[in-house]
Amino acid sequence: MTAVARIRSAEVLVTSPSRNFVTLRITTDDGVVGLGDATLNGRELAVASYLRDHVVPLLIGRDAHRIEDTWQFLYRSAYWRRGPITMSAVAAVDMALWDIKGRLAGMPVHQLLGGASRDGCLAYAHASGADLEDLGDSVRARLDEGYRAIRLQVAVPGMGGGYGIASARASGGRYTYEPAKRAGLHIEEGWDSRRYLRYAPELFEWARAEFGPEVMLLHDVHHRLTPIEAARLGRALEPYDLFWLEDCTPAENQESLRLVRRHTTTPLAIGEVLNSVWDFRTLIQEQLIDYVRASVTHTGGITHLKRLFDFAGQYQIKSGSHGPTDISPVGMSAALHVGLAIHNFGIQEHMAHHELTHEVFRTSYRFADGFLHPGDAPGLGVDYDDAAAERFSYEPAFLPAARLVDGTVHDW
Ligand code: EZ4
Ligand code: CO
Repeated sequence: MTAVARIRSAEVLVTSPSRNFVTLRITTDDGVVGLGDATLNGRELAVASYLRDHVVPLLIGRDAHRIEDTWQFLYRSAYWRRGPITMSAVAAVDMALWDIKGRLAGMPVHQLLGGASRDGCLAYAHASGADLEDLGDSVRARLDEGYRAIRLQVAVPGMGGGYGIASARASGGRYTYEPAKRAGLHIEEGWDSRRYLRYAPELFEWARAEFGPEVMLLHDVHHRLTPIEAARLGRALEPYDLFWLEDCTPAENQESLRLVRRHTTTPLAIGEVLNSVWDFRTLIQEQLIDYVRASVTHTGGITHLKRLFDFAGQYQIKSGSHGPTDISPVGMSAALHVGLAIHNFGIQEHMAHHELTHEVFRTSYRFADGFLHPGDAPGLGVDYDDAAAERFSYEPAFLPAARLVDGTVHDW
């Protein structure tokens, strides 16, 4: 390995193979290339500009080997700390540098992080439906694919929707759910917490009766309940042995989880909208959650995510890396390298990407029998096909908003 690997160029690549992705590609003087994911769903171009206009000029000529130094430099010298746009931009640089170091070393990134701590990363898939029959078909499809852990979301009767639903009918039998809509206008959905709170226990009673005790079941509340409502839901779901209940209440106020925790033993997962170790400090130190849901892409990359998971590990809290379709295959690969290496791995979310996405991003991670493995290719193991990427130009897309029956904007 050469002692210094000067950065010659850094390009911000925007493409939309079924959905938007922002990728940073760093190239060294010797032509070694590293990729980083900078995709922030619904706000993609803000990160692209942050990188192109404010970060790329700082990277040229730097030593690509100095990952920790570059992380600290970008974080501290910006002066304006944290936040999803900054932390996604820093993440992309960080991932690309780990990729370069791995390619130069001839080793997969998980080897650089200390080597594998397990044979593979337990993954959970999404199942959803317009009603229980529809959801049942979706669950059976996931079980047939080999998943042992499945997140269940279903439309709440009388509410005209719910979070995370792609009916089998609406998705042409693919059962894929994509939250960002390209419709151009902002989509709004209805929400009614009382109806939801009545229906959620029925959903899981049905699921256990239908699929038995062994399958691991997860559920995402998507920040929609108050702390006391969340506490009540957690308690009501205890008989159904959930693997986790996710984002049961907004966590900006970390202390609010004390109230939830006092009332239920249902395991709690939080963190896909948080982006630094500081956002988790109370949650972790007071053991208010069981799984850290941060993503490698929005939480400062491999360097910061590993720091966060190591901190959580001191409190017997495990990882649950965010892995929706809006994390690109580069981000998914980075998450898997971290997940394979750390001791306190919990589970990895896996919303499989559309086949068009894989025409642009050639991956070497693999799925078998419910487990994902990052593969043994040097670096992150992902290649970017420019010719394929150019076929898919950026299309504005928005995440929905939710409104209560009286028209009040609610957490989506
Ligand atoms: O709504 O990633 O657990 N997964 C989720 C995701 C999020 C999207 C937002 O961009 O909640 O589906
Ligand atoms: Co979620």
